Amino acid sequence: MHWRMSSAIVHRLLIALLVGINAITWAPGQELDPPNFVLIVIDDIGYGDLGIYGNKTHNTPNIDQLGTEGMIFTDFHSNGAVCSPTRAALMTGQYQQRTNVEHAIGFTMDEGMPLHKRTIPEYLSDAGYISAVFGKWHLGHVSLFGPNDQGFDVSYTSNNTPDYHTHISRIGETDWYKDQQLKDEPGYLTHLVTKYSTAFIKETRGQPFFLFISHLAAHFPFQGPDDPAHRTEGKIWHQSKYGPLPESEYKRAYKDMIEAVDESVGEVVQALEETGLRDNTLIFITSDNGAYSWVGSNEPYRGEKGSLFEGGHRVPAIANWPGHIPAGMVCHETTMTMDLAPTFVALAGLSVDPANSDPFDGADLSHVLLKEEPLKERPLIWHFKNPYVNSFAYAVRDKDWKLLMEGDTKYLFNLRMDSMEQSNLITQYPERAKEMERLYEGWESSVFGD
Ligand SMILES: [Ca+2]
Repeated sequence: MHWRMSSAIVHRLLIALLVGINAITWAPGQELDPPNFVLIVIDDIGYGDLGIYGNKTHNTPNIDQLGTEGMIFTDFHSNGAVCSPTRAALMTGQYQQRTNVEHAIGFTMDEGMPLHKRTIPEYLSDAGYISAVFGKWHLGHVSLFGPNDQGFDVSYTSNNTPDYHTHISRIGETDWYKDQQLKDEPGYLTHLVTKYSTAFIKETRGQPFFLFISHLAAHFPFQGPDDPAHRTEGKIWHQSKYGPLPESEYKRAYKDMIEAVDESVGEVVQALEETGLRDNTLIFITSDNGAYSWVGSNEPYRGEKGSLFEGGHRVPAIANWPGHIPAGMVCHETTMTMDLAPTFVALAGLSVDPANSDPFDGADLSHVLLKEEPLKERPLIWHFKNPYVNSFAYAVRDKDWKLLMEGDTKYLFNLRMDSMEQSNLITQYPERAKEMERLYEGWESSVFGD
């Protein structure tokens, strides 16, 4: 297996110490029964926000335990630097540019991921899976471009991230839908997501399932379970989108939100254990983009949510499947959100028709998770148009090299030597930069057409 050490050796050794690994080894391949999938996306948390990734402030024992007893990724990336693009890539296994979801979808009825796009639940239904999503959707208005229209059997979702207590959005509307129908109820959103997730696990015993736990936390408004409500119905664009607290309280609330998610993870694991499903369930935890560095942590990386420096898209990722993914694994393969759909499809025992006119861009990671095989090298692209601030950026990753265009400046970094993106090598390696530019142009014509 190609477990290479990169430039962040010190940081990774720290992780190794934290998780107590002795050596990086593979278990022999095994015949597999298709597992259940529990995919947990924690919104807007950065690479350094979890205990197992070195955070000293946030207490995340349940998540850390899943990492300790499974695999943690050091080079996993969100497809986008903001919510909706990553979620489009997550659901389809494709670059989000093929879905026309390139920026965070606003408060509109007009935009959404096209319903004809094939999604994880639609693929898995071919293998008899039942699918549920609880939490944030953000792929178009839930009533028109919602999860049930995209293949989920059961859903309780929001369009965006409303007030955690009143469930009122920034435009003064209730934003909590059961199966795409407005249906409000009292409760802190992280607790409601947990309640429905554990109930779903208990009710679907015997049928293989895909459960997408799409936590709203730790996206703003910054409100822990014990913080006050903020928004009221009919009141548009409240004074601060960040919530009711003074700025000095944001970090404390953010910590409380992450710790509520961690408790939720513990309850989900407990529900799997109580139903006897734990050993046949693959749990995958990640984030949809980096954190805002003024409230969360992207340590040790440069940049934050919305940026294509590493801090905007290198995110935590943990895979856990008892008896199949050995404990204490640290994976340094360069991987991305869009890899999850093909991975789940493969693990469900489905094959993807190579003649499919709308194929995956992501790679099947099942051999990375389960067998002693490296992932085939491939260039990866990020491309972000942000209409709200009229900005455009792109990045190309090819092995250790990264070409970045952001803010009208081009950068070339060697991440093996310079994981913090401090030394711009673009004038020293013009041929390398040109080669990566060509990779970008080839990708552009592939996803946007000639
Ligand atoms: Ca997000």
